[in-house]
Amino acid sequence: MSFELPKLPYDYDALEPHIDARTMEIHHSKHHNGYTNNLNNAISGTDLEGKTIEEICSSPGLSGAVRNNGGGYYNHCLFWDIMSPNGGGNPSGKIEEAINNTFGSFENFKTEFSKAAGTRFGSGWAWLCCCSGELKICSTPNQDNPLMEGQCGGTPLLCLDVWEHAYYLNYQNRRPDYIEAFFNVINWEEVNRIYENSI
Ligand code: MN3
Repeated sequence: MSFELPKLPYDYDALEPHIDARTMEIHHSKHHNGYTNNLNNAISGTDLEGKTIEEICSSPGLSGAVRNNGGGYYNHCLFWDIMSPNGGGNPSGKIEEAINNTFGSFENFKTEFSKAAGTRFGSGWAWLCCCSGELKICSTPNQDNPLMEGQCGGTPLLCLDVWEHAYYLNYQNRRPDYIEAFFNVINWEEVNRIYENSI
């Protein structure tokens, strides 16, 4: 069984004006598709074939090709799921409570998360994850994610792609504007669902 590019849960133009249709189309049909194909090639005939993507990401001693493309596959699957045209606003449910308890307020969370996304040098991701029951913000280089050897090991709840391919067509070098816009499309219902499953 090989990995398949998931269908987006909304149309390419659904997240406009925050994320433009052309960026979404290239990002999904070219970049994510490329990671998917390269991952399948990289695990073909190895012990990793048949494992879940979470099992692959958390396996020790991954080759560069599996680490980069396995991360690329997993990270984008989560990224599409935690965005929605009906997203934005404030979190609710257990995740709201946990954010307030951990960061003091949603505004403080936004500031901390934006800092992690804004200060990641070069290409990478910002994350909210659940580490042993505690919420934690972190960032990773390239296509690394928190499940991987050398990273925090928490369960990813929310992620933001800060590779230039995620925003350059619309925002050029203005990464902070893209980060600000991301908060308008976060699917907090889905983030809360993932959080409740992780505790
Ligand atoms: Mn990307």
